Amino acid sequence: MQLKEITTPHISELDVAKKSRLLVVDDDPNQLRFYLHGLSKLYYCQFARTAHDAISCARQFPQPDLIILDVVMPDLGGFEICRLLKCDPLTSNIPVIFASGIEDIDVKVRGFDLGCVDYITKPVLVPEMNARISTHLKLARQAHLLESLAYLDPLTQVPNRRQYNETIQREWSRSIRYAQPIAMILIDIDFFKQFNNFYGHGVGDDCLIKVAYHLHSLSRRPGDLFARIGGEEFVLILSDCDELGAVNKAEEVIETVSQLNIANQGAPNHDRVTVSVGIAVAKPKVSEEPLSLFQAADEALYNAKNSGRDKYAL
Ligand code: GH3
Ligand code: MG
Ligand code: MG
Ligand code: MG
Repeated sequence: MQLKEITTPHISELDVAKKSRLLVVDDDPNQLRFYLHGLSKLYYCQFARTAHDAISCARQFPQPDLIILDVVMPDLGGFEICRLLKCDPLTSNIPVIFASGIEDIDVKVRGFDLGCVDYITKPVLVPEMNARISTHLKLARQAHLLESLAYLDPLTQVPNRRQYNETIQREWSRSIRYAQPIAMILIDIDFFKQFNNFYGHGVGDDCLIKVAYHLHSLSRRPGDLFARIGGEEFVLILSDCDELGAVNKAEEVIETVSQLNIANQGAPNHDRVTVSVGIAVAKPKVSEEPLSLFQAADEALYNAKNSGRDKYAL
């Protein structure tokens, strides 16, 4: 893999932390050398000379914040690379700037149709290139911020109800298409009102953050989602998951919270924070809405509460 990372020794730690990562893709070594001199003082630069290297660098963590992409390449052209990057959820949000000697307007428009944010014609002028990169990095940061504001719960920083609503609709449809089961696990902290009364609302908030952080790590597969959907209520969506898988996950949820060992002296029968869990599993049908799965999980949660809390029910 033609991957080279340049760090310039004279910049301070703070500057380094602020530097963004660029992936520069071009088959011409002279062009890459030009980019190296023009860009590496301001950015961490990685270089790729083939489509294969470009795509694997874009997917690798830490991922680039922006990609500069040549159009004419010997194996796969820049347009095809861009198309592949935009199809992949892991790389689809990385802004792509095409840099090419081709000035044909139809070619430029085609680049924008494929999802690039900008198109620069070679020979590239360094100040213009830097100005454009800086603008697109700012826009990307703003888009990222807006997305977190819209989809993350501000207290716990885990996905919020809006993200839950979108994910359940999408996963429900996907489960119908592939005739797969889907599981929902509703989680509610036991005696949380008493916790707040005993320790105060601030400690209550800290408890929610800790519980959310640890439960979030239990959603490991791509179609899974953990979200905070109410005050002390959370949900786990498990795609392509049967009853046995859901029960195992519910046990893991209960054990995870119990292991945190957060004292709850406010609770009548419990000396530490626990959760009750409701499980529902369905093979979705076109005639049904995801709300039916939620209602089944909610009913199960009610039963878990009534049968003593700190347990799951189906
Ligand atoms: P149960 O075991 O039946 O679930 O009882 P509970 O006390 O947990 O449930 P209840 O619904 O009666 O009370 C929920 C409590 O959660 C009340 C509310 O003050 C608290 N709560 C909701 N959102 C927040 C929050 O953001 N921060 C804090 N600290 N508390 C919250
Ligand atoms: Mg080329
Ligand atoms: Mg509740
Ligand atoms: Mg509760």
